[in-house]
Amino acid sequence: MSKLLSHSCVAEISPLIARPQYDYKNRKPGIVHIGIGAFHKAHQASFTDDMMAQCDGDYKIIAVSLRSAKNRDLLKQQDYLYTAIERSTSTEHARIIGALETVLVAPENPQAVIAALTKPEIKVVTTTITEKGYCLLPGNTGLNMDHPDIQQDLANLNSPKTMIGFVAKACLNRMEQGLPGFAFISCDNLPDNSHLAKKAIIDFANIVNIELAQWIEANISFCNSMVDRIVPAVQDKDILDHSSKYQYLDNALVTSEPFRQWVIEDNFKTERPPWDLAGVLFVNNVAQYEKLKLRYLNGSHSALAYLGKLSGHKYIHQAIANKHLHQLVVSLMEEMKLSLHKQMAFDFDAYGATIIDRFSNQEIQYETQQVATDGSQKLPQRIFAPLAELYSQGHVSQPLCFVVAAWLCYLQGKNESGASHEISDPLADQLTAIMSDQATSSTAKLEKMIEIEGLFPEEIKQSAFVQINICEKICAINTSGVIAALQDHQ
Ligand code: CS2
Repeated sequence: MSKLLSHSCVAEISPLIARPQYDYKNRKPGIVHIGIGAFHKAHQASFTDDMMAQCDGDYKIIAVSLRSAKNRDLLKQQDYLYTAIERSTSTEHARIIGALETVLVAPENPQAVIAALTKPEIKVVTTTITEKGYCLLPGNTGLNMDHPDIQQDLANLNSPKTMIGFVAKACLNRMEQGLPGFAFISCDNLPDNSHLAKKAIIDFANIVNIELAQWIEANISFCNSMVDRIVPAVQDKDILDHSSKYQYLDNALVTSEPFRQWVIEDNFKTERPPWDLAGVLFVNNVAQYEKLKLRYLNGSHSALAYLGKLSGHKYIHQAIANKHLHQLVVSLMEEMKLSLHKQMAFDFDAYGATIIDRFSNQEIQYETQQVATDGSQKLPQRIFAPLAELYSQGHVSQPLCFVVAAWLCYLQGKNESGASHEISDPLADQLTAIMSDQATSSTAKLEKMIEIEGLFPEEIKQSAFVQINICEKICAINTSGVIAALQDHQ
């Protein structure tokens, strides 16, 4: 039985495993991260670990889980140390990350989270809470005040549940105690992510206290950011294999591809951690990076998820290995280029080719079903926006219509061999009720989907051409299956 990873056993671990190159036990916290999961552990925490190895600053991370205690329970037993393994088809590199100070579980002790966010030494708050965690109105126009969790937070500001409630309450404390603000950096796949968060937090604060809203406006810097790294959910096998190979047990390890990128808007009112020492790019405007990544990478990812899942592919790397799905991704990237090339000068083809290589990494077991979750939150920025923009330029994009059709077929709850899958989406009940109604035609189903407030952009709502195209593809997928449908159109 291997020894569990902890401070005391780090020295005994194989020299093949890299360790933090700084005195991680004695650095102090400077960052609160809300939404600890595999992505945070493999992305922001690894950049922060590298940064601390290059400077003397106190930037350890107090991580917060808004829901489950699992990560805390595993990490606590390991003194908050864990292994991050980067895998490509030809290399594997493992390192121990020492950047986590502790993990707080919000539902167990919301006051501890508020206290952490209020600490004057906290300079930055980062988030990975997924698109739905922002509780936005349809169309992302502001905070959804009718959201039950927002209602509960407004009524119980001392024990909030949402990121919005926690940040607002901590800002109230800071304002009342005369403390400085912090920088808020969203790391979720939403365009304009931190600015959307700002709008939502200020909407909330305006109800609590107008002065608070003004204080937030003046003291908190909201820095947009683009994050990129493919981080699959950890499998038991990863843990067992690592333990037998290196003779120590790490129940909290994470695996990822070697690639990582983080671009942050440089508008800090307070101290900016020197993440540039670790390769983070600080820029004046993140918008182009966000759009590019959301459309090329996330858009293609969603395409492979829905078309792949329907045609029986469990993993993204298997889906991209199918020549028809591969071709669909290549064509989709051409469309994305058409939607973007007037806005930026960039080597789109090289960027696209790198993404296809990254998807093909067989060492990354990324399930199509994982990417397929929360389509109603992801597709508006990944697929619907470029589809609408291209339509405004007089072009009905076939590959993008395919992705919309595949999503709608996926919502029927079965793949083309009849195997059922779970639909995980905040709008799941509404979406599946529409799409699994046997009595209605594809056209009637699409009409109902289009009526859902804020989901599809106006251009698509108004375009019979786009709608007919999507319906034809739904019928083709339902009648002949994904691959035959693609063959007919490629
Ligand atoms: C994926 C992303 O699950 C998904 O929706 O498209 O998590 C993707 O892996 C990351 O954004 C890559 O940076």
